[in-house]
Amino acid sequence: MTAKPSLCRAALDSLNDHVSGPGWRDPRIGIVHLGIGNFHRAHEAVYTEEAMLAAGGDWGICGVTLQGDVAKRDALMAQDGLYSVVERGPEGVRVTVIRALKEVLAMPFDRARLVELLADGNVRIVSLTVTEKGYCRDTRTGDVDLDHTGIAHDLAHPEEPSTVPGILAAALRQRRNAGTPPFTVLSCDNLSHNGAALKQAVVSFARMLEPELADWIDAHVAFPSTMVDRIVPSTTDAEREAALRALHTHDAVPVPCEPFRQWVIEDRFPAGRPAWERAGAQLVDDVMPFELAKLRMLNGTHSTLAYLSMLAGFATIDEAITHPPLKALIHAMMTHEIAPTLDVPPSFDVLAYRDALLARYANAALKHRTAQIAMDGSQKIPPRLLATIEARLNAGQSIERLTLAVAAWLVFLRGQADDGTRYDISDPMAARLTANAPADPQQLVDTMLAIKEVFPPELANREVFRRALVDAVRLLQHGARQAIAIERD
Ligand code: CS2
Repeated sequence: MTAKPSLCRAALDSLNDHVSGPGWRDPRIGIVHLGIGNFHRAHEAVYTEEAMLAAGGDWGICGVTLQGDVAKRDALMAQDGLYSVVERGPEGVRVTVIRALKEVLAMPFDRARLVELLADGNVRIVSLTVTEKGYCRDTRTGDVDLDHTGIAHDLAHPEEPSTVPGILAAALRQRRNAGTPPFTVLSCDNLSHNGAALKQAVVSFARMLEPELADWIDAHVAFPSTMVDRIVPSTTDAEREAALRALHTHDAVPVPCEPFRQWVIEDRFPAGRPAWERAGAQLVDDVMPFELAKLRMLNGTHSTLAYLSMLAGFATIDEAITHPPLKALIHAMMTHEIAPTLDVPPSFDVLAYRDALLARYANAALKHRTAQIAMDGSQKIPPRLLATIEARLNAGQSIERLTLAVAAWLVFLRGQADDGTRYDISDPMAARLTANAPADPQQLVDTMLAIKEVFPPELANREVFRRALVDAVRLLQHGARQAIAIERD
């Protein structure tokens, strides 16, 4: 067998069918992206590539790993930042090479270069996919969490920040001092009101450093909110093989994803932005209705599927959703418990949205692991499920299925599936959560509801919720499959 070359910019011409469109002009860096995971590479980077193809602009991306993932940086840089997106859908596989990523940095090793770029006026957007925990918020107040060790470090050493609020505050301070206009900060994480949430975290952090800086950020820096959507599992050898077959070239770091993608962006970019609308993004005045619909319908049911599946033994989302009782449960949960809490424009057909989600979940080519979605429950459960439960309780409505989902998370924290298989809990609060998982349903619920970072006291103190949760845990003790199959109103 002859050795195949690896992806590199010099050989792009030979990939003709797998790079989109003619007329590519190599851009300068205009976006720094914090959190260069698979999601960004299959989402914002793709929209940005297509926007530049359609309308030009210097919007090349510098991706940053905040976890110091040197192996990822080196793998991407060895390919000149190129990588392939492997779309897997019912119609087959489509492989496209993305060129928008120009540079990759690994913190803290490349700090000097990051500082240089964040000070550079050509960088007009700093975007983020750092997951819920990357915001270092005290979820009770929305301000930055002063007990977070990274935040304490960054307040003591503001010139060597490691956290998102610390990095952004330091960079904005530098810009203000130099008289360089600020960049726009674009959160692309699944948090409700993600722009406002990030702004509050950054401004409250800055206030601890220098009140004038906090006021300046508050007055001058735009933090538009966004709703991002694309199902993007982690990479396996199957994608490396698919890329090799299509490109006749090695790609060590391809990204799998579904064909569907959506991006709704609040249009507030004082320093400019790529023509993302040319790539299908929706630029709107208010993202909130879309954001809540996506968080509650998609992410809420994703987490439900994940925890029930971890107990019942379904390894992937398509396996879970093709189990008829589980599909029926998720369908009913969306129809009767989630959709009625949404306040969407008349043009948004929530039930069509539900059906489209069920079809996306059934994509058997994607192999989206339920264990991947089950990670970080302490961060995901509040916006995805608890907010919906609160809305329903306030309206005097039933919460049976939503509560089953939360109960499944509590039982999941015991680290053992119904068939006795053990698994690890990956969660920033894992130590606390797993130390607190007693066998008795009532005790389990009491200890968990006392964790104020997850359960707001106003909710935890509601007797209906507490009782429903105990009942659901009891039900799950007889096996998740049985609990799923119960007839509900
Ligand atoms: C998933 C999301 O891992 C998870 O928690 O629910 O990553 C989900 O796939 C995306 O938000 C879809 O847009």
